[in-house]
Amino acid sequence: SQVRNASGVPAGLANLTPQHTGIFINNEFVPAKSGKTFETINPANGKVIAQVAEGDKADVDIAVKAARNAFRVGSEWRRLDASQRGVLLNRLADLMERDRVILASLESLDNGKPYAVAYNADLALSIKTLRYYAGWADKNHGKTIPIEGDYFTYTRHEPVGVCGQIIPWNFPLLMQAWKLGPALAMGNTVVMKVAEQTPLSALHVAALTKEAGFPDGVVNIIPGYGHTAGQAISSHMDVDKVAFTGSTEVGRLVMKAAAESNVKKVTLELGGKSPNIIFADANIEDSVNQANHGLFFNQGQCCCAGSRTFVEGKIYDEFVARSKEIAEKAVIGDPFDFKTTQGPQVDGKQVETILKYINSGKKEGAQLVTGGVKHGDQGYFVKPTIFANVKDEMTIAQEEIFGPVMSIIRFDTMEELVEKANNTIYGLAAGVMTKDLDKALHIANTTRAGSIWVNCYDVFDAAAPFGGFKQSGIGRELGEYGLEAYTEVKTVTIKVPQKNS
Ligand code: TXE
Repeated sequence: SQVRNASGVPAGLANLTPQHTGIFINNEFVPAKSGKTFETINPANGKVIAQVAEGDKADVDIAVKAARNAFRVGSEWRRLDASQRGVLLNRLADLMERDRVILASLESLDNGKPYAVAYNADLALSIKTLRYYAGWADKNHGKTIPIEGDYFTYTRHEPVGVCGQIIPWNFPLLMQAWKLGPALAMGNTVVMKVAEQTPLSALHVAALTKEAGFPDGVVNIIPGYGHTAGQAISSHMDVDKVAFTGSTEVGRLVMKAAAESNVKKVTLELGGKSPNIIFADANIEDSVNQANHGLFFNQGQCCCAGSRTFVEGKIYDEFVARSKEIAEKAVIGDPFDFKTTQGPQVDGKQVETILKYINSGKKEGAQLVTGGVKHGDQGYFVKPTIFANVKDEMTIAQEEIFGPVMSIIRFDTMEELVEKANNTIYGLAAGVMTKDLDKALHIANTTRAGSIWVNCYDVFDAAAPFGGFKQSGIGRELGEYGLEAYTEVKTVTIKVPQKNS
């Protein structure tokens, strides 16, 4: 007789006490070497949810040793059949299904996103990602290569080794799955630092990796801060690779630390300022809904948010009016209430940043159409905000705001549009709404971005690669392409008595 919403989602656990708050090393939860802890806050009310162990360099060192030991020649993990790694990943996915309500509740408590969204979107996509990579475990084949001379040459696709992974707070479980899936499928070991704002769901998953049967030291999860624990990973001499998702500013630091330590391999998924282009021939209602979702989803905290909405002059005024109307319909409030469509921002620091950008928009002459202020007197809520008459060169059209702030820019010709759409340091994604195939393909071919969505937005699938052009990153996650970051290619050449064709 559990309460469920219309789509069958069971009620969330708003008063859940997190079971796991330690550092996960060698399949055990341990306190930080320093004994320090930090508070993790519920952004919906500003209250402390739990004290979490604060990992730092000393803990990273221990975790790296554990991961290195798990990776040693002849270890249980190295001797495991590739297909068996897939079995373990599928088991982990099964356990996440079993604990779906707990995980979605932790995600919502710690991050603030509506619980039903966490249940339906974050959990579904995370579980799917693990299952998808489980399938790849025994399918990342090498080649035999016909080189000149009496030789036989083949390539082995080997794991990279100990992989450092640093993840952000906007999709804690999903970012964890995107990184664990390919790393474990390919036989690597992992030292992951989770974001200080949202450590709880990842630590629950840590416990599930043990239950699934991953050997000691294969998965290590460290809650802690970036400049301490994160920096210790990216500058570690015995970490073979670092994968980072977060701001471009910190991505630069990670790359620098990697270069200055042991030239570890680096993949980065960074910020964005993605154009979402609406042509006058598109269905206006669909376009308004798509643009609203493309920007306001996850409280605007998406790296691929359609944060520059380009609208053709002929429909500009109507588009702005309709966008205002639906933005004002957002139901802001308790993330565990099934009626809520918008939760709080992740913390007070993000709210300050967002309000600073709103101010700059006003100062630089954009027209504030709706919102522009905080909502309520507890927690970190911001009203859905829309600026019209935004000019391409304004700060709000150039810098990542990472909040519920839509900037609507007018365009009149294709030539002007293509130039403006690419006038950004970023290149993560782009959307285009039109019935005209020529226009859609011209945008798809000329926009310098890693994902292009035509007549849709934010369509993610474990099988489709995602990543950035320009300062939005290096490398791709998801899909077959995502295996590359976790694979070393080894060429083996053998002298043979006599080669024959
Ligand atoms: O990001 P950070 P923050 C963008 C977004 C947001 C801004 C700031 O614009 O407003 O970044 O958010 C770890 N060495 N994105 O400050 O700091 C940190 O602990 C190693 C976009 O939260 O980049 C966390 O685990 N690691 C983004 C992770 O980096 C360090 C998602 C990301 O945090 C570190 C999040 C250091 N010196 C924010 N400093 C996206 N692409 O989706 C911090 N970290």
